[in-house]
Amino acid sequence: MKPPQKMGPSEALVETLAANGVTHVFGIVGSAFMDALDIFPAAGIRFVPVAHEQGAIHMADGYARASGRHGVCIAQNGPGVTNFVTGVAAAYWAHSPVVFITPETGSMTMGLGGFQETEQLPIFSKITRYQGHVNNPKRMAEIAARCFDRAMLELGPAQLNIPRDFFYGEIEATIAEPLRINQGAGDAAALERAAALLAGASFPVLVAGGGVINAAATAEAIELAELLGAAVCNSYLHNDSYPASHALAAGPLGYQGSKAAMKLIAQADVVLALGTRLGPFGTLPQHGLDYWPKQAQVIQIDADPRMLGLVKPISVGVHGDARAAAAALIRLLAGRPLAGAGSRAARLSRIAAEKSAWEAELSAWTHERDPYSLEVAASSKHMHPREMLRALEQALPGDCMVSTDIGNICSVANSYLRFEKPRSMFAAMSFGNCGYAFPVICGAKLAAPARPAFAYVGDGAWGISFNELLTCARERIGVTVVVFNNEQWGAEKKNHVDFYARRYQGVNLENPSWAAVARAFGCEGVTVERLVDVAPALRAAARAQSDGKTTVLEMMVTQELGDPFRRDALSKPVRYLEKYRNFV
Ligand SMILES: Cc1ncc(C[n+]2csc(CCOP(=O)(O)OP(=O)(O)O)c2C)c(N)n1
Ligand SMILES: [Mg+2]
Repeated sequence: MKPPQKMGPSEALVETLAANGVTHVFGIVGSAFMDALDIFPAAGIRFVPVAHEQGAIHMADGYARASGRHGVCIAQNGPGVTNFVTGVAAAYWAHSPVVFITPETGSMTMGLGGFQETEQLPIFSKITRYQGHVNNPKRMAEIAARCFDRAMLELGPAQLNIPRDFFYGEIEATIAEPLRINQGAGDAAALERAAALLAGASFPVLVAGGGVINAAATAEAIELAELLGAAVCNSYLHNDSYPASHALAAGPLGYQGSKAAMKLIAQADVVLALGTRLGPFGTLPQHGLDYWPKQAQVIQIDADPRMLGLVKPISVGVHGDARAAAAALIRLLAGRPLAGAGSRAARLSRIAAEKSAWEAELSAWTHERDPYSLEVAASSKHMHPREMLRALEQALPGDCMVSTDIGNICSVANSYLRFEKPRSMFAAMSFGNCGYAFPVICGAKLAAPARPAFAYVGDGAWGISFNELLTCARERIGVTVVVFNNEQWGAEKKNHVDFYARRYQGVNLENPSWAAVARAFGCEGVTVERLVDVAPALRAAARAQSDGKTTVLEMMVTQELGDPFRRDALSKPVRYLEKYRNFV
């Protein structure tokens, strides 16, 4: 270890950022951290000023998800910091290693009710993996380093809370080397039991989750699937966990996922859940298929032991790294007789048949067919959302990154998003906040500037997030936003249609021209009315990205609505008071 050196706490902080390879910090300028900000450029750090701190934390999240490195953001104590809350919760559920730096009101006035004061640790206590509080300026380097280590080790947000007077002074500090600890494959006996189950399987199926992406385990997942002749399903919203063009790839499970994946996993006698917590929403019945194979033996491998057996009963739990565990299973299975070997060819042709059936169904599924959708589409000249999504899918360039928001059309897009490599799809994960996709893709683009970057956003969610167009224009960040203009908060309207006899409350939107708004911000804006214009518009927007130009493609679509997310969540209203008698 290097001997301690004299420096200021701001220098200790900034040197720790540099030691962790930080090159971008997102935020809004504030007096609280100016002393550190001042020396960012000399440390090779670009401060990316945003429009709203929620944008900063989402950008840090997108940056981390695209790169696998830390995403970092900073805000003024009090209101700047509280603006982080939603984004921290989203990053928590996306398993993003973000470090968010929260200068706090000064230590000598804390508790007196001064300016911009709030207790900043309790607010984040349930949505962080680690909270570091600098309780003495002499500990700045140590605690900052721990935040970076924990965010990476536990894959989630770490808070670095710093009383604002602690940026100043003279300290002796050593800048720590980042601590990187490999997790390993997990318990040998559990892996052996898993291998035995897989060897005895007649219809094994893999579920590739976010852990495959985070552990860079794609090659091992492919090898294992090929060894077993097993279909591979992506876990919900991780369509980039396994290459879509691979013969064994069956597509995503979950809401608006692939019927092929669902029909195949329904047949499984052994399921290998690799790097997935099998979250409750990821395996909900879909398309009328209650596909989860309740009789199957389930092997679950996860880096977080608390996820093992939490949602689905399992036969074997392995607390390990997805890549190391998959490699261990490959070794354990090599040369072992496999009960499923004889039926391998039949399985492969079954997989191929289910996939082509689903492809044909998707191609023919040009619009929704429920009475509400047929009615609204009949009186509209706009594009059917599904046709538009299909056209987008076909036009998306290879190697692209796509973020998706929360909404009906974004959810239907799940059927039309396929990727060849990991770190390509950044959906709003379990926290499910509208307004996630756009700032996230901005952060991803800064992490991977050469990759074409697209955000899919509903028009309602766009109203929450379009302020970051300012950031794109000012900072020359070139991304493409596809805004689905159906003039409604569609996903929620679907509940009014299905459960509340179409009594609409706050779901209809009156939009400005979103293309004109984009132009007013100094970005490009294009209104797309016809299906034939979708692909050319997308390609032109993708080209503009290399000039640092952001384009908003405003897709004019009908108001038809796909299946709701949660049939389980609502029930028909029951009223007891006379006054509300008709509200059923
Ligand atoms: C921050 C936030 N507020 C409210 C919701 C509830 N919500 C879920 S989906 C949805 C509607 C989304 O509408 P839009 O973005 O227009 O997409 P569409 O459903 O029309 O495709 C709303 C309001 C949410 N998920 N997040
Ligand atoms: Mg909408």
